[in-house]
Amino acid sequence: MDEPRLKLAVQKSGRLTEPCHDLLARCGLQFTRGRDQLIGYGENMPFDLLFVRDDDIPDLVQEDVCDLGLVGLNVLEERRLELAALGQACRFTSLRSLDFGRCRLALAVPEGFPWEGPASLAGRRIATTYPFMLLRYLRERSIQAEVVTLSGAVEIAPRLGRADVVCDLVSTGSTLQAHHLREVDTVLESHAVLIRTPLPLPPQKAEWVERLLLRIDGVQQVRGSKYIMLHAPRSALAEIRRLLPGSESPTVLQLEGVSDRVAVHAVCRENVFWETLESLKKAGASALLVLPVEKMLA
Ligand code: PRT
Ligand code: ZN
Repeated sequence: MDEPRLKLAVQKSGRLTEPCHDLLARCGLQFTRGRDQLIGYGENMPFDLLFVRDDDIPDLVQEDVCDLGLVGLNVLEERRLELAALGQACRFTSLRSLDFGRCRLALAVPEGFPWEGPASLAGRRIATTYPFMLLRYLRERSIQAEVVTLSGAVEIAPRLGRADVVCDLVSTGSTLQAHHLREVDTVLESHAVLIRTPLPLPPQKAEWVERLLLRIDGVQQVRGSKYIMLHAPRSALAEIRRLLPGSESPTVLQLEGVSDRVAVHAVCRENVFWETLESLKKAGASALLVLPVEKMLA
């Protein structure tokens, strides 16, 4: 019998598409795209990708059309609150927080707006594409304000006279700046999340999900990690260990024919900057080499 295949929903085209493909490629998944471009067939792992709108991903997973989904926490949280308002529970489970798709749902006010804290929102009209999260924010602070739900282009709502304040996703802040809006408070910190179906998976599928999770953990650990090699006088070891950023126990090897010098090899879980190398050199290190780490399995 054929091995059962896992269905994984990913954004078809948007901000999460490229980082999702990159993550899956780093996890070893190779896929070919079907002629309709809606499905990617895993060639070397039993995973098929469904390319969809990000807003459809929570329901595709909780209704068990897909086993897994990659989507922003902002989309998940909004859907969870929307379902709660309908008296329904959300049924997808989060498996991993991912280190991409970072942004925040933030409140921003036009230049000259008298902001003195959330209470300044009382009686104002706030434009957003995330009404449920905004309503929760207002309710938690006992603020009465009018929520204007838009399907996009929130940042131009004040200029069009449709709202006084906006509540929108922000990453660099340059869109807000271009529209003369000032960020004043955060409603939600967001990042991409891997979610799974509420239904139990058959053993073969469950095993592949576990393997994927181990690989994702490996990929996330490796990002930013470096392998550093250097030579140093044995007497400087304590200082050198202190200077190595985010490293646990380094390997120390005796150098052939020189009794007081050693080679130090270590994985640093942070980036190694020029300043660190300069400090290491000052502490007596030489022959410094910094290498990228490709894979890691704890
Ligand atoms: O078509 P589909 O429905 O699938 O896509 P979409 O248009 O709804 O979503 P998309 O591709 O814009 O974003 C997908 C997900 O990326 C979001 O749900 C977030 O989880 C995440 N994300 C990360 C962002 C941003 N960063 C972001 N900057 N989503 C939107 N933005 C917007 C922001 O609102 C602003 O308009 O991008 C613009 C640029 O932001 P600044 O702050 O860098 O100027
Ligand atoms: Zn969307």
